[in-house]
Amino acid sequence: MKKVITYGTFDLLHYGHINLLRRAKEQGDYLIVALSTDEFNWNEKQKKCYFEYEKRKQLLEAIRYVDLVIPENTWNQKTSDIKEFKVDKFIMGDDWAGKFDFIETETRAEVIYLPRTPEISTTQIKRDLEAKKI
Ligand code: C2G
Repeated sequence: MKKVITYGTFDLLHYGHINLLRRAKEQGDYLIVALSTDEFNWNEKQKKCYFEYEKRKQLLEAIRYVDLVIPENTWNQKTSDIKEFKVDKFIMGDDWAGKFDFIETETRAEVIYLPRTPEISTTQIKRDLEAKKI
C-alpha cells in the first residue's frame, strides 16, 4: 500500500484544498492529512482559524480522498511522522516548493509539489466577505 501525507490548515475548506487532496490521493492508496492545530496556527503561522481544529478535522474526514487525519503541532514533526507511518510520498502545494526537500534526504519518501489552484484561498474568501463582494 502506497501511503501519501500532506500538511495544512484547511480552514474554510474550499475547492483549492479539494483539488490538492484529490491529486495527492491519486499518487497513492492511503492519504494522511496532518492538520494544523489551533495553537500551531496561531503561534507559528499567525493564523486565526474560523473553524476550530475539531470542526476542520470533521470536514476533512468527510472527504472521500482522506483516510486519516492527525494533528500537526510543530514544523519539525514531518520526518518522524513519515517514518512512523511508513509514508512513501510527501505532497504539498507548490507555494511550498523547495521548503521541504530535506525530507528526501532524511527519509525514503519522495517529495512532490503540486500546482496550487489559482484564485482561491481562505484569505481571499475572508477579504471578499469583508468587502461584501458577494
Ligand atoms: N492549496 C492549493 N491551492 C489553493 C490553496 C491551497 O493547492 N488555492 C494547498 C496548499 O498549497 C497546501 C494545502 O492546500 O498544500 C493546504 O493549504 P493551507 O490550509 O493554506 O495550509 P498551509 O497554511 O500552507 O500549511 O507544515 C505545512 C503547513 O501546515 C502548510
